[in-house]
Amino acid sequence: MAKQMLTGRGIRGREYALMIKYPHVKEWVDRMAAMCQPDQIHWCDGSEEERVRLTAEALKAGELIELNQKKAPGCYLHRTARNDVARTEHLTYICTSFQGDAGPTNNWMSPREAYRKAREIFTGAMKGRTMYVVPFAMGPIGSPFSKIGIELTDSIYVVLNMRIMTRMGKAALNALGPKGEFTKCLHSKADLDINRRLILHFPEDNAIWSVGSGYGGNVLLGKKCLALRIASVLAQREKWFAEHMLILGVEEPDGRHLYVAAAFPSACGKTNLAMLLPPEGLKQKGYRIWTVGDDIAWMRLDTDGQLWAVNPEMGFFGVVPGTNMRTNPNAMLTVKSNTIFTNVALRPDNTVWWEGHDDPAPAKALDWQGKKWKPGMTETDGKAILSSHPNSRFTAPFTNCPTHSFRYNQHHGVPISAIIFGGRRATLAPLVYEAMNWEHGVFMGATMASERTAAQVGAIGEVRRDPMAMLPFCGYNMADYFGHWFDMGERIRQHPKIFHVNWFRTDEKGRFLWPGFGENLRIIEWILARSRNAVAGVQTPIGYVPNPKDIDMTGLRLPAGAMDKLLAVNKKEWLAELDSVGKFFDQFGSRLPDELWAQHKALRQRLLASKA
Ligand code: OXD
Ligand code: MN
Repeated sequence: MAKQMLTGRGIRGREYALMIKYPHVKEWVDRMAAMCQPDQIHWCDGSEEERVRLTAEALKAGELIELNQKKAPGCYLHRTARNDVARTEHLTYICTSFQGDAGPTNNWMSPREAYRKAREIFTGAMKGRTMYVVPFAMGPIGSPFSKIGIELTDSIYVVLNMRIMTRMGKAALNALGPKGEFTKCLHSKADLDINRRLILHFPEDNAIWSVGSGYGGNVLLGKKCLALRIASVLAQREKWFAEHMLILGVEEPDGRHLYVAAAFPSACGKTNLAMLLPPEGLKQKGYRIWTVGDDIAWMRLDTDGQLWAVNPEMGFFGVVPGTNMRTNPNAMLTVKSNTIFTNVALRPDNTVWWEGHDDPAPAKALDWQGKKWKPGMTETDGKAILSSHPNSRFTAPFTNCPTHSFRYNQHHGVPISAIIFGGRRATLAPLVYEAMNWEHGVFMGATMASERTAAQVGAIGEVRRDPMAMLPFCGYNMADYFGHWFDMGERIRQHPKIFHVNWFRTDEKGRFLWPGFGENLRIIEWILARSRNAVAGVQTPIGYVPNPKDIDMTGLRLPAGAMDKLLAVNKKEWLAELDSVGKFFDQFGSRLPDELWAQHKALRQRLLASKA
């Protein structure tokens, strides 16, 4: 088979030379091709000529629909299968020799069983198709952060998305060199059958196998699979952090640039925060925001004893519905050109539309499945039929964003002044509070919880614990992951302060108390002031909350009493929360770091000793 692949009709001279130069890659590609049996193999170089050619092929095959090139230059629409619209966590596995190494929060399969099951599905899955060899780098090429992966896929959609989301092509292969270590990523759409879908991670082999899906989070293997699940294992081994965090640069009125990293569960507004537009009051003071990343942060200790971070990605894979000029003007500007939309509605003029768009609903359109749609349509049970899937996405180049930081390619990244954890909680968590020290901050991250959103399959609204927003993305036992956070705390000499925010607290009538979006900068301003000890905090049993006078409210009026409600700490609710946290911790048994139980006990004592 290997010989056939070398002389097969898809192999050109230039590609042959590449394979000779990277024998270890060639050997692996041959083996995978022998199993998947593609008609041809194409080694991607990442060139513009290649993009044009592949786009034309995808249009011909119906994988992409060309949008109005006058109004949306370089933009295309893709529709996934109806049953393939979000990450399928129940089909996502960490495959380690010992189940304990995957831990109680991950699905586990032994590598032997996983390879056997997947091999059955992969065998012959690429017959009649092309296998694309996609070399890519996560992180600036040549930087100490950078990791190389190679994805084999039979989906042009994947290739074109990887081209946006990563540093893809020749440069990545060059960086790999003849013997370099790389993550072996194999993907096939196969028959898109949910019963034959598996997203498998093999940390011991530095490999990822994904089959039976075409949805981004399952198939753009550089993103969740490599940059979080596999990278988290590498990070523990090599003493750094691979986190589900945005990176935001704040240019203060005095010209100082400070950077924060923030973890929020999926679809809780990370992209909005990363692209934040300062509200008028703060803009006048001279604040500017720089976007470094909206989803993933890799952080390392530098020689100054501080944490420095890079965004390993090169693009945005953002949630579309609700995005408009009010909620996220920078995202709207970002998706004006060279963007691939997935599962949104198509208007008669070949432009896209979605729920929450600035334009009014079109009189008619094609919905995300390509069916005729008009406003007001309902299911038989009376539920509105949406034009766009709630988890519809845009894939757009990072540099499209008007606020993208010029430091995105900086080899050592940006220094992190504060770490922010956040959840979507209607009650309990104040708008913002600060941990008393690193250990307390780790406890705060480890006990994060949020209401489920459309980015995961499952019941929307249900509260689930999502430590550091890494529950679906930690590639090893989360107890050991918490231990890694404590271990790193001992290594860091200049600790960033740790905060928790909750933009989603509601009043008795279920109305949001805080306007969110750009106004969140007011809270970040307080966070940065606290980071350099410029303002005092108010001590509560759960940490420090702001003195309301220290939050700059220029240009923003909240209803009377709203700020008190936003910052309130309810003893009874918190004691109940601790019971729930205790149950969550119990599942880790003796592997859970003692420090977390110590923090749990100390918080209970502080609560019991407090008044109301
Ligand atoms: C994402 C997610 O797509 O977290 O970023 O689901
Ligand atoms: Mn994410």
